[in-house]
Formats: sequence, structure tokens, C-alpha cells
Amino acid sequence: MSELLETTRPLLVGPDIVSPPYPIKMKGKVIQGFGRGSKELGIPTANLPEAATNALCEDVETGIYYGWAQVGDDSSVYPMVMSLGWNPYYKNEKKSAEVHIMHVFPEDFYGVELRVIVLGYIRPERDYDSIDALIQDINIDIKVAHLSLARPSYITFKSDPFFTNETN
Ligand code: ADP
Ligand code: RBF
Ligand code: MG
Repeated sequence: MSELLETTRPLLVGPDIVSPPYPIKMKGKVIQGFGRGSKELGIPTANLPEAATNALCEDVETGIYYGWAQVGDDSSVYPMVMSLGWNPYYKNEKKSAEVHIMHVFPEDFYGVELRVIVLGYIRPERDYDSIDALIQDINIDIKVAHLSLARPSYITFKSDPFFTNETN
């Protein structure tokens, strides 16, 4: 009940120094998701292939995570939030890893390689009474990610060789 009445969440999460099991580096070609119109809601999510999703699940629990992301051979690295799991609100039967990048892209990038460094955990996946409540929580996740990534130890990973060296 106390959780239901909670109106604020901590905006800074995780230790000040990136600590195991992080950083977790993953890459994969963006696949078609469930097509529920996340984009129309203003929160498009680039879905990772099953293999990458399963590999990540060996290291961490399902839930919402934050870190850095890069699309294709673009040199830019952007903050991201990722949902890993079954999306209880939609009662998915298949686990998915979907990444929302905090950047406005000129076009879609299905089939393009997405590289992600996961640096921390935000919260468990939840069920909601309405889509508005879900979106509200995602918008808080985005704030949490921005603030949590602003710490020096987290900023370091924005220029990690994983994002600059093609052979990684
Ligand atoms: P799907 O159900 O196919 O995943 P979405 O509505 O979640 O569809 O849209 C995801 C697609 O939108 C991504 O695969 C990508 O090509 C594109 N996209 C555009 N901008 C972003 C962004 N900022 N973050 C993630 N994906 C984005
Ligand atoms: N889906 C859920 O069912 N429960 C959640 O708690 C949840 N949290 C999310 C947090 C983030 C940062 C993102 C990007 C997605 C989340 N989703 C969650 C997945 C969401 O249902 C999915 O992206 C929909 O397609 C949005 O319309
Ligand atoms: Mg998606």
C-alpha cells in the first residue's frame, strides 16, 4: 500500500562508482518489436534480438536499466533507458530487451547494429492501471537515467572503446 501512495521516487540510483555486474556491454541488430505504437506515445524502443536478450538475462534480473547507447557507425553516444522482461502491463509471453534512446533520430534504424553499455538498475517492471501511469513512470525513469549518468564514473563509459573500436 505504501508503494501505491508513493508519489516521488529517488532520482539518483546506484553507487557513485560503477560496480559489478556493471558495465554490461551488448550489441545486436534492431528487430521489429510488438508494434504497439510506443513511437506514437513518444517513447520508441529499439528491440534487441533474442540472443542478446537471453545473454543479458544470465547476468541480471528483469527490470528497468540505464546506460549509454550507439546506433550503427554514428560516432554519437546517447543516454538510454532499457526495459528487460515480460512487460506485465501487456502480459507478454516472450521476454524482450527494448531500449529507448534519449535522442530524436531523423529516421528509423531497424536492422542496424545497436551497441549498449548497461550501467545500473532503476526498478522492477510493474503492472499499471492505465497507459498514462506507465508513461508517467517511464518519464521518471528518463530523469533518473540522466541524473545517474551525470556522475564522473558513469560518464567515463560514454567514450569506452566498445563504442569506438569496430572490432569489439
Ligand atoms: P517496435 O514495436 O517495432 O519496437 P516502436 O514503436 O517501439 O516499434 O519503435 C521502435 C523503432 O523506432 C526502433 O526500432 C527505431 O528504428 C526507431 N526509433 C526512432 N527513434 C528512436 C529512439 N530515440 N529510441 C529507440 N528507437 C527509436
Ligand atoms: N512495461 C511494463 O509493462 N511495465 C513496466 O514497468 C515498464 N517499464 C518500462 C520502462 C522503460 C524505461 C521502457 C522504455 C519501457 C517500459 N515498459 C514497461 C515497456 C512498455 O510497456 C513498452 O515499451 C510499450 O511498448 C510502451 O508502449
Ligand atoms: Mg519497441
